[in-house]
Amino acid sequence: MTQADFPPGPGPGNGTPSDWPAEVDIAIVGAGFSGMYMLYRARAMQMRAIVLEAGDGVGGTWYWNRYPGARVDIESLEYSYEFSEQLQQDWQWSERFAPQPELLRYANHVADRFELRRDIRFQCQVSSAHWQEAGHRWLVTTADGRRLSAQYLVMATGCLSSTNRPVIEGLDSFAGECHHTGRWPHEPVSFAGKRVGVIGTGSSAIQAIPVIARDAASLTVFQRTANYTVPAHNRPLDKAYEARIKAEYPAFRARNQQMHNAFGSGQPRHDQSALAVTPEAREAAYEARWQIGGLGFLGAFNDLMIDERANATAAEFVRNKIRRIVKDPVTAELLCPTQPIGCKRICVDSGYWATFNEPHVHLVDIAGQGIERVTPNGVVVGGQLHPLDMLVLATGFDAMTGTLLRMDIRGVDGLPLQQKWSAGPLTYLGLGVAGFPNLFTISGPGSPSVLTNMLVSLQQHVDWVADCVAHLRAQGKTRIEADPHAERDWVRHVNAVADKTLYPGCNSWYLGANVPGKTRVFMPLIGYPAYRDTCAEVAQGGYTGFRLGA
Ligand code: NA7
Repeated sequence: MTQADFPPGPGPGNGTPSDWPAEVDIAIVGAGFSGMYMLYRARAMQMRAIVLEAGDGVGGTWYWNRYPGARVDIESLEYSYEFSEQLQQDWQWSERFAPQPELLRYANHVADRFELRRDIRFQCQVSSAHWQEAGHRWLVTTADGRRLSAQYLVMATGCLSSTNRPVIEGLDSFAGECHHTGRWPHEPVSFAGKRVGVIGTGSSAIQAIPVIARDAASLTVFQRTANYTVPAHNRPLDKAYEARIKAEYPAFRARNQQMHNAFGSGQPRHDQSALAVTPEAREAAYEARWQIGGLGFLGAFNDLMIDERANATAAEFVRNKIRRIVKDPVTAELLCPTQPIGCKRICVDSGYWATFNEPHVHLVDIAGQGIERVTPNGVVVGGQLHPLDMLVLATGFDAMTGTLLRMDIRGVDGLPLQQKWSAGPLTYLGLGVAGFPNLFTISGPGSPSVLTNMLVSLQQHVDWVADCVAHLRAQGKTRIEADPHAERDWVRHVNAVADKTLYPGCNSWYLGANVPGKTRVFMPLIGYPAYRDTCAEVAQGGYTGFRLGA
């Protein structure tokens, strides 16, 4: 598809604040990469569409996550839209892994280039959406009391958009600056001369810690679970490589579509068991991938996520790296993770382990005990106060379901989504929910989403939704709802696939285990290409597993 394929659609209005449509064909919640592309597709279908965005800019994840060191862990040439050949030819990435400011510039460029802003309402937080059987429409209400009626409601709300603020006694009493990585201030934050504490050692912390350490007077890292990270070996984007990819971009995209996680065709998974080779060959395979850097490390062998013994070899390889890099043996051992590698999403870093060799960087192990409390002056662990001027909460997100469940979404007969999902999310294909007609979830639980290159899987979702709506219109239908049996079978399928792997074996956010009280269910589906084919078959079969009505 090219830009020329999609002439500007009618849109609901001219984008002035007073321009609030009472009725649209499609309401899209979120102006991240999913919401922007959904708007683009809806317009091309001549639908009256509107995007409701809580922030005051586009970019979603990259709008909110402005913490120091934030960058994508998928290569830039892959983590980008493929719907417009002209766009992907024109845009120039500067680095192998794009930093957050560049990703945000890219999002803004797309919004400008396709004139999306006129149909986006910023600072517009959706508080509720209630299904109205009469008329087959959603009544959407915003936090500031505006209402609109939409035939279709697309939740493009992102998988990691509701922050997980830790419940720690006294946290609000802290006298210094306190920032969550997922809600980082838009103004510059200075660490110079400050005693900074970071709570958490997930991907956000692992990216931020080396950068904060450069300026801070001291840095204290509070670690509950040690984590695996592989080097990014980030660098300026190789111009010759960029030219090669751009010379055959569609073919490159097509190859990535065939990959298990929808990325990395340049470094495919090696189709051999880690246990089928000699220890020397295994070590060499890990070392080769370590030197390349990035998430491709886990593709060194084909059984790292399904066989504990195979996984243990990769885990030990990384632990040995830590032991070699971190000079103090006690700190090194504390930094060595014990869970299977990849069970929590592995991180991609730039100098994380070596940062702990700096004399002003301290690691505080809080495993098993947690943080006792926060006082105005610092953080108390095991009775000892660690004095701090600034606190960084790198404590992650209420992933995949958090944002949807914080809204008051009610389906047929007023059933709240919170009630429907009280024992974990139930969806069909991660796209539809029985009892919630005409509602689509982009990258919803039950779809590969966070286990893929999100830019690939969200475009696949948006395309599927757009085609589905086009089909309904062509058939004169006004209502589509997932069949409860299809939904039940799908959830069983998602779990059955996960149970054959090592993924459910640790306290990851994939399982909701990071949020106190959240039901523990493995939420994403493992395996992108098979999923994409299933979605295509469902569509070709006239939307099997969905009930269509007029
Ligand atoms: P993550 O990966 O969920 O990491 C959050 C970190 O915060 C992790 O180390 C947690 O420890 C820790 N945490 C969470 N709550 C607490 C409390 N109450 N006390 C102490 N420590 C806590 O979030 P990120 O933002 O780093 O990354 C999310 C994704 O974004 C990442 O996977 C990439 O896909 C991009 P735990 O491991 O739960 O013991």
